[in-house]
Amino acid sequence: MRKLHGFAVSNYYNMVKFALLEKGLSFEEVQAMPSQESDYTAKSPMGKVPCLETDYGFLSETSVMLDYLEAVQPSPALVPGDAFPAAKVREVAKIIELYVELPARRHYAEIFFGEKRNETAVTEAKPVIENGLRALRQLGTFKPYICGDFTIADIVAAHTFIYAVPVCQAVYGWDIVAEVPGLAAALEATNAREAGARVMADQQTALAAFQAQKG
Ligand SMILES: N[C@@H](CCC(=O)N[C@@H](CS)C(=O)NCC(=O)O)C(=O)O
Repeated sequence: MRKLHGFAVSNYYNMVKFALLEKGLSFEEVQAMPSQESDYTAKSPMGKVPCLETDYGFLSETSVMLDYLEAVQPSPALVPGDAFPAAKVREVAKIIELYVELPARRHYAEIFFGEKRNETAVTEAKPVIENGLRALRQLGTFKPYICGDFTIADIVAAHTFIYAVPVCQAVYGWDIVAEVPGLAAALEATNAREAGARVMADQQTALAAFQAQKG
């Protein structure tokens, strides 16, 4: 039985969970926090969440896990079958990860855990996100999903914008979804899917508990 290690507050964990559910693959959820302890880095070498336990060993890095799931369970497809459109979907997903999720993440500690504002990040992150959104406007069709059919680009987007939106609103007073025509509807459709709604419900419960515990 596959086991997804991590916790439901983690947006990367939720991307992999979403794909597992969409594909109807059976899996267990194993609670794990990021850690540099050797027993965890043996599973996830960078100590990050999530990692996926398979019959053959562990995998880390979300994009790798999404590709692995596509390979072991091609149907329902979350990536087009033909090489070029498949690469375009992966291009969109990678751009969202590198140029929206990662720069927005620099503000997570402040926004979600009340830590001091990272002033360097305030200056550096915004132009990166602006470029990421411009690329998303350029590459997306939003008919109705980001790349047309529902794909991993939508999964990565849903669980990037879930945190990037409140972060950019709080730090910059900036509505990043409004920057990309069609994105709001694509995100709404993604989160309304059966798998999307389940992941979101679990995320909301876990986030409330996590914040209560952090005080
Ligand atoms: N590149 C990783 C990023 C995963 C990631 O950053 N996970 C967060 C939790 S959402 C984490 O483990 N943070 C702790 C750390 O970076 O040490 C992936 O694609 O899976």
